[in-house]
Amino acid sequence: MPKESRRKTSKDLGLSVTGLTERRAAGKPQQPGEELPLTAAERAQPPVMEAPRVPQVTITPEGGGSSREMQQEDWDEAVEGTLRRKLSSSSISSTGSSVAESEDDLLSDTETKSKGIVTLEHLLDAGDQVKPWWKLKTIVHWPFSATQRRKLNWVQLAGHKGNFKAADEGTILKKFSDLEMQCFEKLKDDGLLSFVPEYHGVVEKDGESFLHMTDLLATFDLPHVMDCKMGVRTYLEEELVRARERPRPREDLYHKMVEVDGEGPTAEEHAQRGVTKPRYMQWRETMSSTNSLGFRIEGTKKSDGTCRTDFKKTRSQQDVVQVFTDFAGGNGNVTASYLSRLTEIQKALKTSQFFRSHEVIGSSLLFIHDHTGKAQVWMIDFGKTTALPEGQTLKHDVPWQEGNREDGYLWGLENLIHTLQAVGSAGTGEEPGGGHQTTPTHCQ
Ligand code: I3P
Repeated sequence: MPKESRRKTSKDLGLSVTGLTERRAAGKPQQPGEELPLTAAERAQPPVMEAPRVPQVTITPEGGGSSREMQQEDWDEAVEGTLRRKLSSSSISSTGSSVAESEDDLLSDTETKSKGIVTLEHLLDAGDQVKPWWKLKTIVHWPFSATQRRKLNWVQLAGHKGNFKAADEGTILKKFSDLEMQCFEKLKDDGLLSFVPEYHGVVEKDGESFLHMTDLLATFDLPHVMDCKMGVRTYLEEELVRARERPRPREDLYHKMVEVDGEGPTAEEHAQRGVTKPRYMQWRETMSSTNSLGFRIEGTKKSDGTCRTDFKKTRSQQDVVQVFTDFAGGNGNVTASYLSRLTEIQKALKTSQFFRSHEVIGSSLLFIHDHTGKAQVWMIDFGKTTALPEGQTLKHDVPWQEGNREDGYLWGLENLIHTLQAVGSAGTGEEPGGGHQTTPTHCQ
């Protein structure tokens, strides 16, 4: 997609930016060649690019009537595509928080999943002494020795409960996913290697297989963490095809939809009290910034233990900038480090053989910083990253149309960079207002 045709004004996208466009529209005299000076608001406002047009596919059950909740196996079957894989490796659904009585309880929990997970763990020692700190568990969690018997309380912030086990200090075990393992193997010889968690191979524990990898939080002191899911699409094309063949309304997804927007479901969906998964996923993408910006914020956690996962309606560039401004806490060094790292990732992606030859769906960028000013961004979650047929490549910055498998990752990254630039230009540390801010909860 040529840049010229992608660029749109904020106004085109319904953003309320006062400034150049409005002043011109208001008939302010302008000499040929004269450039009006930018206002502060304009300087802070990143260029907004046109969202790729994402075909919306609504799938309803044959006959439009029955209201059977789709079971996980149904979905697995529905999405089992040419790769013959089980999506369950990355999508076991579970809701609510749970309290594990022991490490074993915790570890045997059928938790998931490989992306978008923001879960806090609260560690207590054997004497039930609460440690005065909280750690975020996303693809990472605070390491502890398997020999230490500790009670852990888990609080789920977003997505599904994680499927991680403790490993040696500085490392974690993540539930095995064949797709993700293949990605890590290929990434060993790719230019993206320094932007993904270090991979130490597959290990077996308690009869289960895990991917052994570096704990990205281990080198931080009371980190702030944000998970951004990349791309304009969060489901694989093969999922769409199979679900179309065997549509199944799900009551849990219907309830999740109604919780955010009572008018979200159609009359038919209300009647059957169920929505199909692709329909739910597409609705999520439209409600959030996935479709409009090519990425969305899944969750944040601050060093003080407060966390937010209420970003399902955080869609506009302004709202996203506000969340990032709040997250970076006005620390210019942190913002600059994030920007620099994103630019490095962008550069590496553009020459990566791996990236060129994979459909990257449901993968996140994990932002981590702490009070020392140290800040890093990592590419994580490759459970739905799929190799293309031999010889086929993707551009990652052109619109998706069913069949072309484009994911919009690079386009989303460019918008993310604009977002950080806007945060940097504003450089205030002021508390953001408006948007969809709610009072953050302490993660207990
Ligand atoms: C979930 C989100 C996940 C998806 C999950 C959804 O919605 O879209 O990406 O898992 O499907 O419920 P939300 O973020 O609103 O909680 P996958 O990407 O693995 O498909 P699931 O319930 O079938 O696991």
